[in-house]
Amino acid sequence: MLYPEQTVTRTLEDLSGLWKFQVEDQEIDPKQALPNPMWMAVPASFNDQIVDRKLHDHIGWFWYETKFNIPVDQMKKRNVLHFGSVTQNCEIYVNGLKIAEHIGGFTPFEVEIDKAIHEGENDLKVRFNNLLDNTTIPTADLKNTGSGDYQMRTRFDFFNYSGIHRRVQLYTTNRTYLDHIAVNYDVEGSKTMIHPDIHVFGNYGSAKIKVLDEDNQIIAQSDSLDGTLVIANTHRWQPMNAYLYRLQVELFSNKNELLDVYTQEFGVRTIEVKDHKFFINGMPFYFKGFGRHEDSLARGKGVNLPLVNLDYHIMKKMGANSFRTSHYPYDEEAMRLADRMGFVVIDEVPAVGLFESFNVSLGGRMQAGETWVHMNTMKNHKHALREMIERDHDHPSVVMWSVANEPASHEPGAHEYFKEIIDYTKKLDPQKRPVTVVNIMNADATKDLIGDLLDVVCLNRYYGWYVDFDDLEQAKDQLQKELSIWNEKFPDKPIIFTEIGADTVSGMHSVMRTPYSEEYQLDYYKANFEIFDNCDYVQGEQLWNFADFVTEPGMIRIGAENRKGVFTRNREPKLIAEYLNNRWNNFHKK
Ligand code: GCB
Repeated sequence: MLYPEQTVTRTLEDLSGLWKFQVEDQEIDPKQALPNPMWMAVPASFNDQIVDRKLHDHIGWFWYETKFNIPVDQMKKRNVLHFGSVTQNCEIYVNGLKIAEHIGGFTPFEVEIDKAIHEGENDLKVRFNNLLDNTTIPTADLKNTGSGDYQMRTRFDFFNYSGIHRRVQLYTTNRTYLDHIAVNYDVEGSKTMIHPDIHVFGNYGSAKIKVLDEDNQIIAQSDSLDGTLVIANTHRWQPMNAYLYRLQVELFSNKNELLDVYTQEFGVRTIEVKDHKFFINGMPFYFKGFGRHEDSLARGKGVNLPLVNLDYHIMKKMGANSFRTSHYPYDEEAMRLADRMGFVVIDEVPAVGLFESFNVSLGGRMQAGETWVHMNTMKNHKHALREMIERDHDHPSVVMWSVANEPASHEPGAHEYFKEIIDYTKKLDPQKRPVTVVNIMNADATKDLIGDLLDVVCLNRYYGWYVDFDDLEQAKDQLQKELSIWNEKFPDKPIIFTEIGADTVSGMHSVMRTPYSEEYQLDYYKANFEIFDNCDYVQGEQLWNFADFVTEPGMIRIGAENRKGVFTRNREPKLIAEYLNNRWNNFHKK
């Protein structure tokens, strides 16, 4: 699947706007207008656009409806509807006809609609749910209490926003079209050999492939889809110093008419993990940055590009060079912007909650149990991986796949499960990027069963918060002890902290520097950094979280927000931000 682009051979229409919406509180006939709708902006979550707590929290099925017009000429073309993401699961109806189903809330899907459309006005309905269970990614404990009522306990710490979260686009192609492009390459010094993997649907006579540089100059070309193109003097894509090439593919008929043209951006860089370091283009790379969330006022998890842009600029200014797409693949435009600005990304599949007794306070109730007996996620986990890698394989920003966040990697069965998942991931990725699983404290160095499978050890640690609360001296001791065990077990693997953090209420100050104050957050990070800086095998610090974000209400979630942000949800900096600014802009790992 290619990202929808307007080209000489492709038209593109964005169906964003106000759609009709309603909860499925009665039987709904997709051939009829929705009986009881309200207006809802698309793309966005529905939850925060209304002032109705019951609807905001409703678990079950919902409907959207809109109209689109097909001009007479367009009927000759191949018409495709492309959905950036619908969270969590959905069915698509055009003029009452069910034409697609999709499982999973964070990756795109598309469907050809020619058999369902006619010239003039057409009806589009999306039936979707926010239901998660032991088979889905993410997971939840779901009970059907009868007559369409559900009770659901999610096993993750963010609000289960849902709706049409990313753009819906209608595009056309000719009957012969480019279906897939992957810009695979090998590098030998300054020379890059490109072996594109191109799939065409339909008949064509000839093809042309070109590589264009940033000045739009053709630097390599070929007349064959399976040819090798050589960039003689490669300009590498580098962290925070991006350089992007474009691969342009043209298909012609036997009569030399242009049938399709598509241009794919790509960057050239190498990745290697050895001697407990992470190398990009042969240089050791230290990850400085954040775990983030797609989360904003009124839009919920709906795409918010101005905010993405602002966040990237804030990060860049403070010397951050990377982030993890915790806990799901982010919007595709956000990924393209990361490529263009040079951010280094750990791309995470929505496999969060693979821990049966997960509790947000990481507390005593989280006993090791039988997660791998009771969860049945393998099929959907692979499906989500396939869709993420199919979408993101050419992003130079993506340097590693995270195939799960905080699973029960200490419970029997974890090794078998992740062996299969990691082998599958490596097989799918043409670039064979490193693969990790982000580790939870409960599965610490003494209990984890899957470390041998990972290229990089990624740790989420809360010494000084969920454990050793308000005792940073003890926290440092515990952290150092655990780190030494990891390093003894896997001396060649780099260790990256993918989460450390302490809830901090913006504006709360304390001369005693007590927890929840901005002073405590500062002391907490200083304590952690002191240990990191003394361990040469620690190769990254991604803080939790860039900004405060909305989650389920709870005793430790003031105002239903996780307050571990370095910034508030409105992007007001807390005390720690200035400290990070100094640390990261002057940082050199010894
Ligand atoms: C974690 C999770 C993250 C939570 C965070 C917290 O370990 O990966 O989703 O939000 O802890 O703040 O508790």
